[in-house]
Amino acid sequence: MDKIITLVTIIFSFNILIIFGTKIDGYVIYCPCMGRFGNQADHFLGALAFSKGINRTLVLPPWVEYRYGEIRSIQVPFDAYFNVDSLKNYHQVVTMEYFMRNIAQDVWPLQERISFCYTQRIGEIQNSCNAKSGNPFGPFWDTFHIDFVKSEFYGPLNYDAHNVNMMELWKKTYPPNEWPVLAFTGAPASFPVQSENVYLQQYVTWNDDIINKTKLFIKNNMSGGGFLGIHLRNGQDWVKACQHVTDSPKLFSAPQCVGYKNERGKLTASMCLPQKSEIIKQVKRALKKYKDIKHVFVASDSNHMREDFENALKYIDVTVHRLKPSNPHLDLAILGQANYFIGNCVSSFTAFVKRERDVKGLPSEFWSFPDRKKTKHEEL
Ligand code: GFB
Repeated sequence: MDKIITLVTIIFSFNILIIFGTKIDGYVIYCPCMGRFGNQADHFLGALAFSKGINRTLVLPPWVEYRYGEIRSIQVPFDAYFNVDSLKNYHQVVTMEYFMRNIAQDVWPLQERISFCYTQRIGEIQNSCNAKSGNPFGPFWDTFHIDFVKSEFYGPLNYDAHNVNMMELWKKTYPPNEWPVLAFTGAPASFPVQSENVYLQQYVTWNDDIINKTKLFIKNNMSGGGFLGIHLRNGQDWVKACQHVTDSPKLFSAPQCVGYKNERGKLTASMCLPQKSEIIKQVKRALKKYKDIKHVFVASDSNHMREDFENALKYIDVTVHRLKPSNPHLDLAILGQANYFIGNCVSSFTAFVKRERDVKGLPSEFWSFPDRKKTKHEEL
């Protein structure tokens, strides 16, 4: 008899749940408002972990890009480069375009659009996140015609997804039935990517378009033998940034080689901006070690050192290639396929390639790391 009563109660409660639709899905939306691709990709992994930690669907933001001579950022849909389905193997996600077209009208009424930030941001309004002040903030939300009616300061909460108590606190403070959408002024994540979230790179895969273009470039230009991929980060912005190496021992993505506590070594100027002679030496060493390599693919934001390589490698049986016109995402995808890769430890652009290669078990190294003189000395 007891069993029958229990069963009836369960069926009854289940029906009530369905009739009144009590299950509310929560969403996380954010503006990838800091840095360019590499920075945004680091943040993305953290935001993905955070959304899973608080059990909310992640709205995949478009990539924020900057075009030379244009004042306002432009927003490129997430799936213009990446495959959405592979992310779903880890957690529920939906593109921002889909969310705004099909879901927002039901869960995010205009008068309930509240922006989230840790504490107030300086801008036009006092005591506000000023979520739309400045570039890329304004253009980002404007792309989707989003305006905010007020701000919510979530401090002292943080977004460390690996702190279970913290995740519980988020769920308790902002339950989805009262706060269906948490819209963050900036990414709810740290830079560089938290070490615990590096493995999430396995769910970030290129879309078919990028994969096909990558295959075609390799087939047309670098077939017959393997290729060495190298990343040369050497534009003016980088030259300036590298001046901070001495006072920032973990500058940008440096933890990927020196460790998050510098436990694997000291950051040097040469790791950030290696001299041409050092680059040539290191490339020659790699070619000597990997005899099957017949091509060198150079990716760079500025100087591809084409002539330098052609001169230095003229007695070695290799050809040198680059993309023309420049295409950062295709550069990244090609570097991800190289038989061997040498990248810049400080650059988050390199970090994306390194993580992708680690997932596939492909070998990589960094310019001037580890310090060869020091290693030799230690070996004696
Ligand atoms: O990706 P990213 O954050 O890496 O920014 P870093 C560098 C941008 O420069 C890329 C271009 O998003 C690309 O647009 N770029 C860099 C490249 N390397 C290449 C390349 O090999 N090929 C092509 N086609 N483009 C940091 C910034 O850059 O630099 C920081 O994230 C700061 O915010 C600092 O501005 C100075 O980590 O290298």
